[in-house]
Amino acid sequence: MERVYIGLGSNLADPLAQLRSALAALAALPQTSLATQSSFYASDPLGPADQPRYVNAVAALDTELAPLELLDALQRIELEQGRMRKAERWGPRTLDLDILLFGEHRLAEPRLTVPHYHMHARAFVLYPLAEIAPQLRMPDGRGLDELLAACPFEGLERLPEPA
Ligand code: PH2
Ligand code: MG
Ligand code: MG
Repeated sequence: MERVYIGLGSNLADPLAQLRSALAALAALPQTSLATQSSFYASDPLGPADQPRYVNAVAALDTELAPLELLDALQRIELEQGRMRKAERWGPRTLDLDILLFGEHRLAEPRLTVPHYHMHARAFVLYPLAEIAPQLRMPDGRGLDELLAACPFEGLERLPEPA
């Protein structure tokens, strides 16, 4: 059994509803339980500025699935929620589910890099993560507190609505 952290993001087609539906789908995965979820956060888009703001959250799962099995399951959920693969890097999407951390593992597979690249510098990942796992350490030993100290809350807005 591994503790896995998933980053959720959406900026199209009712992002709050997309995230709620994605959390229900995560909770329903085989050999997996949804342990906790963060609040929802509105965030300024990273990448092209001519796209709507995102809603982001982080969920903690406990899973017996192997990393690539989990990746397949996440991509299936993205597709079920209308995700289209587009050429534009960092462009708008109905749902993005990223494996941030998979236990203490480091993975460098063609389809999957863990820890998720750039997670250590993204406020919309680190602040929701800190809400549910403040004591967390990266596989390289860096503490989340250390990463947060170098990453301003700027552009983030914790939404009052219950997740
Ligand atoms: N995801 C992206 C590109 N830009 N910006 C925000 N604020 N939140 C995201 O989740 C996000 C983004 C591609 O995955
Ligand atoms: Mg992403
Ligand atoms: Mg992704």
